[in-house]
Amino acid sequence: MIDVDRIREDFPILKRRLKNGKGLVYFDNAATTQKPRQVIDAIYDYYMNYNSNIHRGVHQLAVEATEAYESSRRKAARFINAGEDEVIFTRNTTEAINLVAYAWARKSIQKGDGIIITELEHHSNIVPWQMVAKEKGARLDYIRVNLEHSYDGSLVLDDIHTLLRESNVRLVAVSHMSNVLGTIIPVKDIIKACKNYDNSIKVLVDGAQSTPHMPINVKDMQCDFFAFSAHKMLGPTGVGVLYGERGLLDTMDPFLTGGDMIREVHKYDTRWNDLPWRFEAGTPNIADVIGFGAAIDYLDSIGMNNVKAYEHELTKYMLSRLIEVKDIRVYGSMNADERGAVFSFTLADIHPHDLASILDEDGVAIRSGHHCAQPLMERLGVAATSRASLYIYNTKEEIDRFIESLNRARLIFRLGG
Ligand code: 7TS
Repeated sequence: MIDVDRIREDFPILKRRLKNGKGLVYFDNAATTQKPRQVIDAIYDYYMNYNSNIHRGVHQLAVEATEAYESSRRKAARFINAGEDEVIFTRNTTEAINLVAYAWARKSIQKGDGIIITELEHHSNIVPWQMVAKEKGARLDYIRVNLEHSYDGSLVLDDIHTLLRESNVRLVAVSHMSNVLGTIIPVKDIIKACKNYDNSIKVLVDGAQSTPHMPINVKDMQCDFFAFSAHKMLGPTGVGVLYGERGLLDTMDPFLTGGDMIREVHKYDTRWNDLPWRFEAGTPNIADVIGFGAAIDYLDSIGMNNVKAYEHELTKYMLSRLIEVKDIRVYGSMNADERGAVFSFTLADIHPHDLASILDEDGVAIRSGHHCAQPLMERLGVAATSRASLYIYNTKEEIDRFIESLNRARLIFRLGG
C-alpha cells in the first residue's frame, strides 16, 4: 500500500491555505490533477539549463532537449505497453481524438457507414464523430447507459450486437472510464465483440479518465487508437497522447502539415516523415512533454497497481460515507469494484453550483455542472450534478471533511432530519 503522507509532501499546493484560512481538500481531479515537485522541477530544469528546439540542431543543448523529449515518448510508450513509434504527442485527449477524426475517419468513413459511441461520452468523444457523420452522411449510434438498476451507470452492452447489425460500422469510440459516473467500461469485451463481428472495424478508446488510475496495456486491450491527457495524471497541461496501432498509422496521412513532419519537401510535392513524427507538425510543447516524463516516472515509482488499490480503498470508504448523507442521490454504481473514484451526486434540490460554493467555503474543491457530458445528463434527467473526484494524494480524513461539509449544506438549506 502507498504512503500517502510521503506522497502529499511532494505536492506543494496541498499545503496551501485558502482565503478563509481553510486547508485545501482538492476533489476536482477528474478535471485536472495537482503536480508534484518532480514535475515542476523537470520543466524548470529544461528552461534553466537546456532550453532548445529539438530534432534539428547538432549543438549540445539541442541534443539534450531532443533526448529528454524522446525519452518521455519511451516512458509513455512503456506506460501503456505501446511501441515508441506508436505514441504521438498532441495537446490533449481532445486533439488526439480529432487527429483520428481528421486523419483517419474522414478518409475511411463513407456515406451510409456507421459510427458507434456511448451515452456516457465526454463531448470530446461525441462532437468530432457528429461532424464526421454529418459530413459523410454516416450514421451515429449510441450504446445506452443502463438506468434500470437505480442509476448504476453501466452500459447496455447488448446494444452493441444490435447496432453492429444495423449498419456497416467502421468505428466504435468508447470511454474507458466515465468522467461523471466513474463507471469502468469493459472495453476489452467491446473490442472483442466488434472484431469478432468484423475484424476491419476500428476501435478508439478514450483513456482520459482511466490512464491516471490503473495499469493500461493497449496490446492486451487490442484497441486501434487510445487517447489520454498528461494533465490528469500529475503531468502538465498542454500534452496529450494518441496511441495508434503501427500498421494503421502507417496508412494515414498527416492531420497538420508543415515543419518536422516531413522527410523531403520539393516545390510541388512532399514526402512524409516516419512515424510518429509524421503526426507532430511544428515545434511541439517540449517543456511540458519533458514534465510529463517526470510524471510518468513518479507514477511508475508508486506502481499503477498500488495506485489502483489505494483508490479502491478510498472508493469503498467514500461510498460508505455517502450513503449516510440524507437526501443524497449518487449516480453510478455503489459497488467499488465496478467504478473509479469519481462521484456524481445531487443533494435534495440544492443547485449543484450552490452546493459547490458552500463546500468551497470549507476549502473543499469539487466540480458542478454538466461535466462536458450533456447527452448523459439528458439521459439521467438532470441539468447538472456535483462531482467529487479523488487521486492518490487524497485521504479518508479529507473524505470526512467533505461529508461534514455536505451536512453543513443540509443545515444551511434547512433540510429536515
Ligand atoms: N475524455 C474524457 C473521458 C474526459 O474526462 C475529458 C476531460 C476529456 C476526454 C478531454 O480531455 P482534455 O484533456 O482534452 O480536456 N474531462 C474533464 C472533466 O471531467 N472536467 O474537466 C475536464
